[in-house]
Amino acid sequence: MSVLVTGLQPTAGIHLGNYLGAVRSWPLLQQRAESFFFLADLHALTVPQDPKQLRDNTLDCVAMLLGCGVDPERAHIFVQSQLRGHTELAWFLGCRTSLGQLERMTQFKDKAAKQKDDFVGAGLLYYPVLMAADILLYGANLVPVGEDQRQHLELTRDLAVRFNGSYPGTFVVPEAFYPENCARVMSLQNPTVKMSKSDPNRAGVLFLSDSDGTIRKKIRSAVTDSGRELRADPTKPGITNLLNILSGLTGKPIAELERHYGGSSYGDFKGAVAESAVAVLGPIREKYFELKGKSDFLRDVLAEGRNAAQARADGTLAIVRDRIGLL
Ligand code: AQP
Repeated sequence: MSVLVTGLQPTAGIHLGNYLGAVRSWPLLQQRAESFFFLADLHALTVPQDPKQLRDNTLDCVAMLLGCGVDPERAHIFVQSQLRGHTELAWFLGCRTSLGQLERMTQFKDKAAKQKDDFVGAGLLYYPVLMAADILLYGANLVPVGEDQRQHLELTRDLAVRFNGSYPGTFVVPEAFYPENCARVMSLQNPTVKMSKSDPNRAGVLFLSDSDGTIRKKIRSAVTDSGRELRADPTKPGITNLLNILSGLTGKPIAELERHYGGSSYGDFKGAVAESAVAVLGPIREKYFELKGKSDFLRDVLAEGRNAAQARADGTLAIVRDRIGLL
């Protein structure tokens, strides 16, 4: 059976971009491969976090993942920091990673440029090495990623090949895998940047926990352009984003949506997008609120996931430690 690893940072609640770009495909993937889904709290620490919020968000994200259809009976769901092997393997890999390669990572350059007070933590630079460890630790051959993670996955593959060059057969070299129909969702308030948990402008981010009223309000006030033409076009990022969202929510191709809504006003079109979002997200939110209060159950889910992940991680680390000559 294939082995699949993927994670999500519990920096805030899960949003529509995370859902349409990643999480939506997880229930299907868990049926096709042994799946390790983890809450990437160590990655979250690359930028400052409020401790209470981080802890609360971590459990909250588990409830939301279950609400989205991730099944703890089929997949291993765990918290990254609860397995020491991630940081240990990251150190071994980091010793074989060139500084230049890390400095060239576009996400590092983008995130570093956004840091306040000119303080750029070394963790931000080291992040892709930790990501490589997340994957190689479990012998994953499949890694579903968004377009933004392509460069990091290439690094993971490079490191696995390099390591295997010295110690043949140690790591499985993973393949990137871009799940079908995964949309890249942009901010509703600034459609030239991606929808992001850390966006201070909350009106641009549609959280899966948002009420029907908030969903309608956020979509109705989404930034568009002053024209009237309803088509996907680089000069119309707002409308393009809404078409992408509607396509993601309904599974209908953009061209079909353009034909269908060609004669509609922007207002009517936004109304249709809002109603689709309400229809898809409503049941997810309901399940999430049902599970959110059951923290003992959620902790049990994580404990089971951790045990399964631990067994796999320990096996890999024992091999690596032996091969590199640790006593
Ligand atoms: N806007 C998006 N559109 C499509 N996919 C997206 N993903 C994230 N944002 C979008 C995908 O969601 C998965 C989990 O992402 P993550 O939690 O690891 O963090 P991220 O990519 O850094 O996403 P955020 O929400 O924007 O977090 P912050 O603000 O903390 O940086 C990934 O597969 C990602 O591609």
